[in-house]
Amino acid sequence: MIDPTAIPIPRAEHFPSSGPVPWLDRDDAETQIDAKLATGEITRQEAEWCRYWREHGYVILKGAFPDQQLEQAWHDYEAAIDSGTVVPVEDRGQEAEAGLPGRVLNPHFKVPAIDALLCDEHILKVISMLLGVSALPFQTIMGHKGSQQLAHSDSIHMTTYPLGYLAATWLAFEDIHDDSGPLVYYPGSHKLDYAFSGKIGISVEDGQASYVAYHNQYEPYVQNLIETNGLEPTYFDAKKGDVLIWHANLLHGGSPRRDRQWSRKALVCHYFAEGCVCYHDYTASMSHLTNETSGLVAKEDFDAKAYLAANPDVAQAKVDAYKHYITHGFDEGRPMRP
Ligand SMILES: O=C(O)CCC(=O)C(=O)O
Repeated sequence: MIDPTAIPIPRAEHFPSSGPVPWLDRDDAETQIDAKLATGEITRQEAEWCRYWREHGYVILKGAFPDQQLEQAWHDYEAAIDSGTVVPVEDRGQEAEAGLPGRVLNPHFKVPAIDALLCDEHILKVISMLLGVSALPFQTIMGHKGSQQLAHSDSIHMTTYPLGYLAATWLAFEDIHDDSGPLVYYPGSHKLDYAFSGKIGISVEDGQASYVAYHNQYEPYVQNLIETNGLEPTYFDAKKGDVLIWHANLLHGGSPRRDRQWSRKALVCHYFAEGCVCYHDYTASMSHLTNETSGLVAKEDFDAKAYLAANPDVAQAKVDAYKHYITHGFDEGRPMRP
């Protein structure tokens, strides 16, 4: 492991190029999957997901959440918008169309039912298996309609050292209509080299100033990658409750909304693996999950008993104390001990 405080600027080119590479990205992954299956460490279904992930860079879990849980979470989310507890981003004057507001970043901080979706044990288990390390919830984005984001890899935004220890989920709150701008992704694109700001010629100053260089340099670079590698788009034909989990380097985005009347209710969750350095390559900044630079207490120094004693509501909720601390408690300035 490296000392993140010794990295002058958190951009990919300043980190040493070393592993360990996530186990499913290694050359011997097939052998390792077979071995884990043989010893019963993973089930047949899990082995299938591992193989699919390795080959295509994503897996789909059909009907991962029951309708009732989704309806409750959506209800609470809309109630939070109505009460002003969460505020959708301004949408260049389009928010009035069909009554569909813009997206909300990190609604799980304010809406417990969304937090429960982010911290769902089954999803965490599957992602932890795919990454080979325990997954930690990091960030959520929720929205009523298609994002129309051009194709990108999450790694330009949210990056890990060593590389590849990030995954994201896309959860449908309704059956997704073809014309609503479904999530689009490019199977196999996770095997391409990671395209970072430095490689594309985006300066630290430009990345920190605005997203102009992202749109003018990064997005065309990715379009060119798609064309030169002959990558074909696939559209997530999701039914309510389906979840797609994607690899840190899978190219994906929001396809064009062909009919703006259609909503596209969805939640995106991002996860990092425990123990890696987490940073944002484009904005050259450290993430909150990087203990040494953010002021967060490292897991080995964290006193769960004291934290729970100081925060009885957390104790009562019977959630993992450290996970609560890094995803909520730190930002909320919670006491570490009574
Ligand atoms: O939901 C979408 O349309 C795209 C989401 C996405 O690209 C992301 O959150 O990284």
